[in-house]
Amino acid sequence: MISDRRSARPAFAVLLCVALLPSCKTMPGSAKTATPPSALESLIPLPEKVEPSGGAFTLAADSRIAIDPATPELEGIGRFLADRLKPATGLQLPVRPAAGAPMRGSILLTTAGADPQLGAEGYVLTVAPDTVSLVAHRPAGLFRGLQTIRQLLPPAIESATLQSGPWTIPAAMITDRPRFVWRGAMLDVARHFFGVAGVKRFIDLLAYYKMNRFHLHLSDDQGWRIAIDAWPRLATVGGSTQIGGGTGPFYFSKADYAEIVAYAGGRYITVVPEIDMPGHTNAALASYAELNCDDVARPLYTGIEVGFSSLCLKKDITLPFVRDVVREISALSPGPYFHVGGDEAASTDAAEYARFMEDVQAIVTAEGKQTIGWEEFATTRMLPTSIVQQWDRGVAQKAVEQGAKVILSPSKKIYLDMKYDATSPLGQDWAGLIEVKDAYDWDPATYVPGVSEADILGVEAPLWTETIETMADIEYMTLPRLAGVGEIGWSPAAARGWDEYKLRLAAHGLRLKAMGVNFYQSPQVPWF
Ligand code: NGO
Repeated sequence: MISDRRSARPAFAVLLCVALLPSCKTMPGSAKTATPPSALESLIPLPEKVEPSGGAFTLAADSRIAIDPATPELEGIGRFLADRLKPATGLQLPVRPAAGAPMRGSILLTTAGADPQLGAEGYVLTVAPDTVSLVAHRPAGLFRGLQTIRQLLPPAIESATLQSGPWTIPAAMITDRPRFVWRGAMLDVARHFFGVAGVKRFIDLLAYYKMNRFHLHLSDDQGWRIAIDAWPRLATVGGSTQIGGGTGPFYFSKADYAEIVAYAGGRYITVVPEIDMPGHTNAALASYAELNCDDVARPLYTGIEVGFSSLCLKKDITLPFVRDVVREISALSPGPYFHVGGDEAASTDAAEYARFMEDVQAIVTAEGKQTIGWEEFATTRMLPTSIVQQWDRGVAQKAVEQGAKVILSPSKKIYLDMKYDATSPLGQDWAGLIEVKDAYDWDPATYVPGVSEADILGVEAPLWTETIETMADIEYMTLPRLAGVGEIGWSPAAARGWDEYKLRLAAHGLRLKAMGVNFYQSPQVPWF
């Protein structure tokens, strides 16, 4: 295991600095080293097992990507790799069926003969000086393994423009698979709207950290962000504004949404659509008077208060409305989930809320999907297949008592909309200040009393966008915290720790720079 070598690194770095003075960049009190840790020593998320073997594979003009014959899916994965490598290297690697033993200079992607123990997303990557071989039981595992290959190349590989090599991949054998099945992030496109291009860039960041769930918060008080044929005013009226106002339209057409789903699917990421109800529904209540108990449409809302809106649960029209929405979105969503919100229903009668959440589960089930709800959902009667998304309300264990599973999104740890420190120009602070260390240095299995590892599907970091207006804002709040969340979800708990992680993250910053990501350069991390 590489962990033994890593733990020795700080002492080694100090020695190196003494030897190299005055070129050494060591600052008093910091662990900054003269040279970044090697690519093998700075992978994020940390793999299960890394065995360096000496030497390196070098990409060259005659390199090729070899795949199992007659596998269009693997061809897509091979093309993804070729496309990622092209801008910086200038190489257009061909993707070809492999015939027999891998040829010298080839990167082989294969599921043939893979160990089923690798599961849905595990892989074995063997880099030798003359070939690279990536083996997985399922194509998703190959895709996850490609992210490791990217991170083993020099950081400049992420540049959008031609860079000089050499493009080496250190020789090693890496065996890897995820700890949790659910590793995700949420983007709130309701408070501020972000179009298809922005959403794709966010999905690319998730993919880079081997994440597999993208939760899209599609409706809230301030906006309804997806076209629904049976209720067109939801988008045209409810999607006409956002926090702070502005000129819409601020919503996805069905084609836009399908494009997002396909883009995520190509990265082995499942889109989890959320329509928040019965609270957080002012945009719907502004679009259709009949959804209100008094038949009066509410004004559009561009502020940031929560808890003031509710669908009228006494009305006969409400469940058919929900059914139409769930049906139309589910038809466009190949994933098995539908998120119904259910948070902060402060303006809904408690008994009506409980009844409604039962009715909604029946509707979602009829569309062939599993229901997910925010933590408050756990206070109602849940189907055993339903899922609760914890966010520090103190009731998640009620889901476990009902035999349901939990996704952890603790607001005090991984709400990406929280400020890093008191000087952060963006974000909120109601759940606290969340520095990079705070977001990383906790363990899902011990975080919520009464919710243990077996009850937990995984982790998901929400980015609420009350204060987030641009792609640069998204990047600043998301990174580097998302990298840590990716590692919490993927890497074995016993192998990871902040003191070692921050050195890997410091080196990783060079990759984010090469990508042009506007990340927060935390003073906790000895960046290069
Ligand atoms: C809460 C609330 C959201 C806010 C967010 C801001 C949940 C689940 N509901 O989290 O509406 O946008 O905080 O941090």
